[in-house]
Amino acid sequence: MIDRLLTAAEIDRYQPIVRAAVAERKRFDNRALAEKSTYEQSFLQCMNLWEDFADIRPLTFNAKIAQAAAELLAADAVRLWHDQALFKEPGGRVTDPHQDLPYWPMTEEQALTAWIPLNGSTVENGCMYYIPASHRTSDRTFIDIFRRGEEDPLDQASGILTADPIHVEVPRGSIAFHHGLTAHGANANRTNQTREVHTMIFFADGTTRSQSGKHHAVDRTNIQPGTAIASEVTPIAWPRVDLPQTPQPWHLDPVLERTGAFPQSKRLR
Ligand SMILES: O=C(O)CCC(=O)C(=O)O
Repeated sequence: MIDRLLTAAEIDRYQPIVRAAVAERKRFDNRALAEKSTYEQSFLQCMNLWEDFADIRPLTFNAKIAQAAAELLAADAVRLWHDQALFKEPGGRVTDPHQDLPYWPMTEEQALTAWIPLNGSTVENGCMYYIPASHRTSDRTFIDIFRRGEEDPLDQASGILTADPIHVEVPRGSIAFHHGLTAHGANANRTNQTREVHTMIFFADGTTRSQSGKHHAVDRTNIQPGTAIASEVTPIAWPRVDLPQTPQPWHLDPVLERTGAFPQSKRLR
């Protein structure tokens, strides 16, 4: 965790912008928490917000955060994989333990997430926990947290839970970074306030697409396996002096588009 990387004034500016973007993306979803899938009960997820909400770009491409990511990854330059809001509603269940890299078709392992709790995270509102030193593995274990079955999540994840978890409360303005191989999860939200989190996933420039898996960040721009993941939808985040332009529009199935998980076309906006 990097303490107070953002000032109170910066968080005060960004929090309502992210909150408004999530509200707009999710405006078609009036379901109560109990009516949602097990996965959706962990959090509301809105990805690639920087694309349809230009006022989020100064946060997603914040130079202090992207530079810190580059330094942690020992990379000269980093690209954005995608940003996302993860809002854990009051009563929201745990986030099941997993590693992130198995979700991303990247050959190399220089990738991490910057996790920004806009109102701070606590044990009660859904702070994250991490398995110490778990990133020092070359094993990628895919745990499908989207389609959680009857099986106990902790049984499924037992292979990656190699030590006792460390829960990390992150004060407002501070940012937690976790490597793509770090086993992690998050507590339930036992408060009556939504845990509002914005995250960015950064990876070292030069990282290549692996054979495995589909992902919008590489399929949209037809990045072939073995070639560098470099495109306008995964722009350089550090070093850069300006903010990226709006990339090509998404072509989504209207049902998927109405979930609010992905950018919405002008038709819906
Ligand atoms: O915010 C959460 O509850 C989980 C976040 C997470 O798993 C991630 O950012 O990789």
